[in-house]
Amino acid sequence: MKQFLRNEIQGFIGRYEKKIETKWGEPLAGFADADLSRLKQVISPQHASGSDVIPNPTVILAYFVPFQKEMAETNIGHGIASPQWALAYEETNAMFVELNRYLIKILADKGYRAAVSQEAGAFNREQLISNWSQRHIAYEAGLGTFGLNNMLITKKGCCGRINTIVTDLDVPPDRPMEEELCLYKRSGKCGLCVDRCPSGALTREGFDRERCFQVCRENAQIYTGYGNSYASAAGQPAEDTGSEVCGKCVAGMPCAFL
Ligand code: B12
Ligand code: SF4
Ligand code: SF4
Repeated sequence: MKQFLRNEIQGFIGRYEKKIETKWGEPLAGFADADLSRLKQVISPQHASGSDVIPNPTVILAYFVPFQKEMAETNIGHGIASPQWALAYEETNAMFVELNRYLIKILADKGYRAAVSQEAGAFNREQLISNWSQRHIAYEAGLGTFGLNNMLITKKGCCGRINTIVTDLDVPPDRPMEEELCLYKRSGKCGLCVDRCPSGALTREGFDRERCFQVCRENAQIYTGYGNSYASAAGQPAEDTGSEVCGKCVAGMPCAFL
């Protein structure tokens, strides 16, 4: 089933990318236990679980779609994010909406129920926290481990985006990966992501989401016109407030593409 879904994801993105600028690499897929009640302790009591999405859920399909190196390289260096990075962010989020719809349909055709959490497309703009952590679910699904840059680093690197679908598939969940993929966490070496962060949001001691958001907002003032995929994904009117991006702690890092 995992291979079937990975092939379907790959087939879909291959067809989709013909219509747009952004191109992607080979996707990864895994399954997390649909019971996310432990995330209520780890993240917040408001964090949703699989049963908030469909009745009798079993596993959550988590998938990672990597960007391509050439695009990511346009975002190396100080200052504002590259236009290609902003466009790839919006085009990938827009693609996810269609891809999820497609996957839900093919699973329904096989007699399974599947749906996307309404929480996934939104986040609290004061606390800067979502009630659906795509990263943590992908971690539980064995797709990767967390880097010092806060990204989930997968076998294909951390330069890409994650999405999830709750299902009632009859398959066992995967386990978190044991091998540490961040060089700093593995051996105390590297830390390039911290050195490249333009705002001091990222330090070896932790991550200041307010500072990071400020940088993303500054970029959003420049990058309007590419869509407002978060609002669209949440089914809200897609007023164009700009693309909230940065990604200097991702582009050009040794963990970006593995
Ligand atoms: C809110 C948000 C932001 C806010 C706040 C940032 C933040 N880190 O919270 C702002 C706007 C600032 C932001 C910035 C960015 N974001 Co953002 N953001 C989100 C969003 C919508 C919610 C994140 C959230 O609040 N989750 C709840 C919190 C508490 O959990 P979490 O962030 O997932 O954190 C977990 C890990 O950090 C973990 N952790 C850390 N170390 C360890 C170690 C272990 C062992 C374990 C178990 C857990 C763990 O603890 C948390 C709980 O597990 C997600 C999409 C989503 N719905 O998940 C995207 C998301 C996290 N963003 C993403 C990206 C790429 C970015 C940017 C690079 C912007 C860009 N695209 O150019 C920057 C990077 C900032 C950074 N270094 O983290 C990607 C990350 C992809 C990846 N490979 O991991 C996501 C998953 C979107 C996606 N669909 O792919 N983001
Ligand atoms: S740049 Fe280096 S320290 Fe930072 S997350 Fe990647 S491997 Fe870890
Ligand atoms: S996205 Fe930019 S501001 Fe935020 S932590 Fe990464 S480098 Fe720093």
